[in-house]
Amino acid sequence: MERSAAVPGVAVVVFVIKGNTVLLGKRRSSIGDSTFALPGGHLEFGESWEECAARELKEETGLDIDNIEFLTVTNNILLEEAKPSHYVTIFMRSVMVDPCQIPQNLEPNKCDGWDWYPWNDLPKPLFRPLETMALSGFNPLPADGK
Ligand code: 8DG
Ligand code: MG
Ligand code: MG
Repeated sequence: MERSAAVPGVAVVVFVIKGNTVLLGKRRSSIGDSTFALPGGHLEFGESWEECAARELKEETGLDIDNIEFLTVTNNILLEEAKPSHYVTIFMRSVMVDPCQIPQNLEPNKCDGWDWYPWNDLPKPLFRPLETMALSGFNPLPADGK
């Protein structure tokens, strides 16, 4: 969807947790090109954050998720990007309905491919909103390790 750079957008992104790893893909975009980011996208009119997380993940990877919950929200002013942008980014967390399901790269024009990365050994470079979150010490993994 095309957006005006003059208006902040609302994005929902989702940590899919598998053990101590999270699902990331390298972006192909005028915002954060060639950086590793979470699956996610724009909140649609009338949609809950949980619905948006499940829909975007399905569109981008084919995965089905459960236990979708809100983690945190950050304000991301990305004026240095090829397309200057401002997003309020809602971070959700989830697990796969079927832990054996394999992520598919369903939007290869937007992403190089999906893979699992340990939260304590993330790939570089990270997309800035995610990097800022990781550097702040935020940990998306559940405290009980499940
Ligand atoms: P859509 O048309 O499917 O709704 O959008 P999309 O093509 O999937 O959008 P996106 O770029 O993947 O996500 C929308 C914006 O969300 C992105 O331009 C900036 C913001 N965003 C963050 N952090 C992250 C992140 O970790 N992953 C993704 N995908 N987007 C993020 O602030
Ligand atoms: Mg999308
Ligand atoms: Mg996306």
